[in-house]
Amino acid sequence: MYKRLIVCIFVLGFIFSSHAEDGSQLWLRFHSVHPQKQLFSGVTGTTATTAMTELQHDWMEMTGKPLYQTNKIENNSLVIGTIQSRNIRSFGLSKELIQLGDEGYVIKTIQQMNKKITVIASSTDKGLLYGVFHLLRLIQTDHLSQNLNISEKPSYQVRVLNHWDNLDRTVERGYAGRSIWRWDELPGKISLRYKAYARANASIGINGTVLNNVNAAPEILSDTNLQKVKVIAGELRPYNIKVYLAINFSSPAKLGGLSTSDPMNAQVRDWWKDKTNEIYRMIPDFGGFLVKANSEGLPGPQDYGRTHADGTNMLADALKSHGGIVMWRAFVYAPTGDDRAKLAYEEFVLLDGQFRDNVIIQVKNGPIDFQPREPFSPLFGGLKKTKLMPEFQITQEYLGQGNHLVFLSPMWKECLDADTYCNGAGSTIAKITDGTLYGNKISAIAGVANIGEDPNWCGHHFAQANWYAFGRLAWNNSLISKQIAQEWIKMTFCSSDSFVEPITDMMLRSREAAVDYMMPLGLHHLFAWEHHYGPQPWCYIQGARPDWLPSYYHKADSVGLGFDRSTSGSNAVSQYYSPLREVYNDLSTCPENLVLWFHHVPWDYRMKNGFTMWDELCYKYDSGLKEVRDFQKIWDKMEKYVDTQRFKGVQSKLRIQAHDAVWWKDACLLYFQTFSKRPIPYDIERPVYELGDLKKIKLNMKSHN
Ligand code: BDP
Repeated sequence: MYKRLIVCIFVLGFIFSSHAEDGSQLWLRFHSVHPQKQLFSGVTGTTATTAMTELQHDWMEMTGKPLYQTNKIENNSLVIGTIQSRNIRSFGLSKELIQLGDEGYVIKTIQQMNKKITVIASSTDKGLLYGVFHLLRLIQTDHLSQNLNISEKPSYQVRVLNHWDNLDRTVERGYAGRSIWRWDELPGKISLRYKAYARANASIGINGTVLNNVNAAPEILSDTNLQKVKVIAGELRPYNIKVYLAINFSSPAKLGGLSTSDPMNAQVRDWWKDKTNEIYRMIPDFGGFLVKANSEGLPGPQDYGRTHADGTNMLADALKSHGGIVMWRAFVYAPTGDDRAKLAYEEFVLLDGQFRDNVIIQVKNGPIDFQPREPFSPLFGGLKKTKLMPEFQITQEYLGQGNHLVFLSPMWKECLDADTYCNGAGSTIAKITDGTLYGNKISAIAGVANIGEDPNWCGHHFAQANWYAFGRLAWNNSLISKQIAQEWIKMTFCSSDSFVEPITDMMLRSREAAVDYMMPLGLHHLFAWEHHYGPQPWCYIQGARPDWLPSYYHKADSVGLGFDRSTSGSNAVSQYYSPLREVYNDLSTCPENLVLWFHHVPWDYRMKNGFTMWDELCYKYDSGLKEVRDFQKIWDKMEKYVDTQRFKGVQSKLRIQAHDAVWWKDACLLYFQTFSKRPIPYDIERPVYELGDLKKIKLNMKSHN
């Protein structure tokens, strides 16, 4: 009886652990890794570092046994340490470590006498932490070879998440619950999530976080809130995560009680200096400010007849002596002008070269706004004497939010690998922004976070892959999406080939699928204005000029579809360098995946495959939908590899995605058909909706989050 009870408890325990995972451990699921053999005999190295604590903790999770610390190096020892350690110096690695900088590291197998040793070494504790996570990843993904020879250093110095989190704990464009920053409980109560967050970020190389929304409340800089920021900074520091804040440009007036926030006013400049000094007294390693100014109704230097350069330089001067930076956003546009896609370039290109050394202009990947596909922003390459950083959106505002499985790495790679030709062929965005092309001293990259209080952090289990991918690309912008996907799958789920291969394939197809069922061929911003979730190509933009409506972005009419940005249209093509501008300008050479971005194309225009543009549009929508149906089949077959909780979670989200893909296809095709007056080819799935009914859909976003 007693024995049977024990067996029962054991079986229940097994069922519980293998059949219910809430995703809260992200890719750091060490309990599910069981190394086949004894990998290391013990570890030698400095004790009081996060790297060592992390290693020993994760080792215990993985093997159920401690990794003993020894003073003597034995056969199969793991040796970890910085350049300061005598052991490390004795391996002759100092020169290489200095070249790798303070975050770089090596992992090497060294043969010493008759002993085989594995060494993780770095110039500083920061690099050691990244090195330890690398080693753990190798074990988790079954890639630990007998002969390691790894040297790594990050592509970007500053690798930040941007939280669009508000002080009331709502999250702008957040789909994973409330903000993880519990302003209401701080500074007294410290949530365990802060440390877990820092650890997850460190494991993928992220080293900074902007805690609050770019639409910043001036109050973030109040003394009371800074006390709270200080506590968060203290929790993140051991994992080498610096804290940054988004600021409101009119803080001197709104918070400080001054009569103006004019950046040329001496009192205003002093206010910023004092405030910055106050922050550094509390948080000596504070990273700096992120600013959204004169954009979407927010205040900025232009309110006082000053330029973006005047505004940012004032802040840069206040931060300079502390080593802080300003990340100033180029996301500016107003509902004026003939083409929104041209506006940021027109404003910023005139200011090239006027920014201080510690200023970086933060540029979204595309010229409009995080659409499923855009050409790259012409500011990359357009500004040659100004440091630029890419801003990617990890949260899926325009890509199905908390519901759609869309792996974003291919989209970001498309941007990073794009050749701007600004200094001849090979002037890719990766090289411009990571400093390779111009030898910039500061380089940075930002991702708008998709993190919230949900148990699995990101809402959709597969949205975790986008957080992961951002970190990995920020660390190494030459990684390929396939490798990133495979690492993530193995660590997050399991490493059986029969699981990893189909799931990798699905993830790599998912972005293109979303483009196809939402807005193929270069279409953009067909989103419902309020929530950006579902389709509304008939949308009327409130407050915009009458000629922006309702077809501002797609320009559907009886002739055809698409925005003419060629030299005979808005001439946005001229913002690109040759030969791209000519390639984009000519309908016959423009890549078909951007053709409706750059051209107003007649409905009967023959595409490269011989279909008319209208038919091709119909087939694209249909193929996007078919892809999602295929993803459902792929996932359904994976049941035996995944715990029930996560399996069912993903399965139900895929159902929503398939439903939404039908909604998108029907809404867009039925609406555009009112202009094209052509039949929808009969070999694709027939619309299931009526256009009139589609126009009436009011989305209850709560049910979709
Ligand atoms: C848009 C979002 C809006 C953000 C804005 C920005 O809809 O919520 O405030 O971008 O980036 O995509 O500032």
